[in-house]
Amino acid sequence: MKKDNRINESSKDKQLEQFRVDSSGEKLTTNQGVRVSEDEHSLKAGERGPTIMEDFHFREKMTHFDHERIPERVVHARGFGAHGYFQVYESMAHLTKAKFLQDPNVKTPVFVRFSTVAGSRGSAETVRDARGFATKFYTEEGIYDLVANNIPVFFIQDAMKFPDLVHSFKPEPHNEMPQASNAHDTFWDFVANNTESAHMIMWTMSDRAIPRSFRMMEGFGVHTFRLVNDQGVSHFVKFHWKPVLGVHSLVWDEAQKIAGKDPDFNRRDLYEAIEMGNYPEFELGIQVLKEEDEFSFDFDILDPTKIWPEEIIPVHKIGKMTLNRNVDNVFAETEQAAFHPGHVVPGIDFSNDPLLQGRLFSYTDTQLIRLGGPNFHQIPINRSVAPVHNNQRDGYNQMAIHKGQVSYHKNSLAGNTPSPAAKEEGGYEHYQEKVEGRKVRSRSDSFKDHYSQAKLFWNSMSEPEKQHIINAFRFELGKCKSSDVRQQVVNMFSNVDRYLAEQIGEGLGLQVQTDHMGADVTLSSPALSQENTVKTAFSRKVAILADNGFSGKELNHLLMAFREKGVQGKIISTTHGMIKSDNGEDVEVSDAFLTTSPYEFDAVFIAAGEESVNKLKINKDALDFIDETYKHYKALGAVGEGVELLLAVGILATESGPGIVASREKDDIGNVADSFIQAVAGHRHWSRKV
Ligand code: HDE
Repeated sequence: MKKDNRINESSKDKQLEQFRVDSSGEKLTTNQGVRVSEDEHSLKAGERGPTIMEDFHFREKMTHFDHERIPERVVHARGFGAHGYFQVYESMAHLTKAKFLQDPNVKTPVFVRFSTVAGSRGSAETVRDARGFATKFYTEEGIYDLVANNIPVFFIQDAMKFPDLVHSFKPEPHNEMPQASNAHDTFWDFVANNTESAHMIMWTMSDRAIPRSFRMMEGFGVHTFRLVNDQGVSHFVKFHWKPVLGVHSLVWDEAQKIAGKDPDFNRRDLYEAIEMGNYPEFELGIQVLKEEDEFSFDFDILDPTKIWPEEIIPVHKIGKMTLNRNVDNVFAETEQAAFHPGHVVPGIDFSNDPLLQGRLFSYTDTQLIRLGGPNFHQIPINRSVAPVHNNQRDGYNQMAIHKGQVSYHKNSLAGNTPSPAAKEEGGYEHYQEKVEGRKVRSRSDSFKDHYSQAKLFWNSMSEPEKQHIINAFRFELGKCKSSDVRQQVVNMFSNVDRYLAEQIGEGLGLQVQTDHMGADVTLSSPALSQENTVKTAFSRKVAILADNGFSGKELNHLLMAFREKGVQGKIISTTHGMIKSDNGEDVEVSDAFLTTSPYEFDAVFIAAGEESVNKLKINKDALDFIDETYKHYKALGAVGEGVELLLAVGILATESGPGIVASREKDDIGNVADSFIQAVAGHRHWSRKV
């Protein structure tokens, strides 16, 4: 009888279940299953004598420990993952035969790993960098990996340059500095000498490179791929993930401070959101081009330094991914997850993008050293839910016990099985693109425009976003010590925009020395600006500053309003423990000023109550909390006596201040709460003068 390969949301979870080990309540054993009688002292010849070799328990415990580490990923070393599922909105049969894109009733299990790129495994998460966004779909036809970034273009056009690029941005080899940062000489030297990087640099200097949350960033497949339907018709596509919460970023000063106060900021946010049931959601979007339109644009669709502007080629949302389960064990699942853009299923195929072509080699190759041999697909997180049958055998850590005599094809002894599947039976067939050419080491002329889309990006930014880009260039280049490299970069970016280059130069004490050589692009793409993104207060974190004697009535009202909108209110006070309201109610403090910081919140509200406010007024930490929140353009709210705290730090407490909602009238709490929640949804209030 034919096996039923249909999968559902829990198929992967069930598969993982057979590997889970729960040792609570059990007796301690060695790896050989022998019960251990004592676990604190090694076996010695006399109490003060030497350790005895036959102590197998000590030897095993120590040996295992000595071998606990594996090489970190050469890039994207710092990452965090979660499980979930994907559902297509309607059948995509007209474009692709991929089974997981056919039936809206099917929930395909997924595993996602978000990452930074440059830093080591233990580095801070809020650094200026691209973010990885890799998704593993466990489909009934095998594994499909969409290995994406939160930036839609890449630094280079050809995989040949990848080792050079990575060497330039990793810490410099002579002193291993700086960690998780592109702000140093070798990176900017690479940029100045590889002008194809101009477009991606614009993105990494923008707010996109300091996301507020993994839940609030887009994902992009970057390359052009193909979707192929049942009739063999191919369309070119670009893949997008659109976060339901919109695209939001930190402020640079805030991001740097978080790196010290909470280096785990992004993973904590993801972990807590999932634990609370605020499941992160992303819609899958595709841009689709007919084969015959391959040459209809002023950019080459094979060039990974180019986007397809959404206003020209719209993004169709075709499904949604929901992340609803944290991993049980970060090493076993997240660290051992092996993604590969070459893991595709029938109906998804590649383009000739020379960066993608090189990636198709690199990913398996890197797993061989990182995961110790060719059987990494058998590690639980990497296992396909679809059955695996072939003649590959042996190798380190072979987990399968392949039965039978035969491990070759073709054969008679096993009836020529496992046998290749016909197309109709789901056998993967590569799209039969006609290819002709000479063997050459060169690049098409159509890849030579390095500046037009960098300029398109610049044109698309709002004024505050432009200022952030200028500031980021000044910071990053300011950390580059070579004045020669600085000058080259300033000159290079005058090809994007003269004003931009002049502004960067002004911060560095340099003049633009060259004439503008880029195209005069006047177009913009509003979809690129974060000003036009979704704004919601849902799942945002608000610090409520209060101390003994706060007004209970107003606080309760505020918390109720928060609950209705899914906003998280946390009481922050002078010490941990309980504080008492003016009507004798006890409230538990979430964190003391000592153990948290304003950088960990989206907004601050100051509770009413004379006694509480008088205590906070003389607490420097409380005043700093408000001051820093103001400086980072975040919403501030106060009611009743709480307003005095805003005055105490020199913030004008009027209702009209950008992102500042305050009223001395306690009875106003209803309006104040509503307007404050709106201000929280506004994310950052750039028109504020700081
Ligand atoms: Fe990767 N990349 N990459 N990359 N990449 C890796 O694979 C590589 C590129 C991306 O969470 C490595 O398993 C080459 C673009 C993500 O485990 C390695 C080239 C995009 C992740 C590798 C690129 C990505 C990686 C390191 C240019 C966005 C993390 C460890 C030719 C579309 C996946 C590993 C995870 C990881 C090679 C360029 C995304 C070395 C050669 C473009 C999200 O194989």
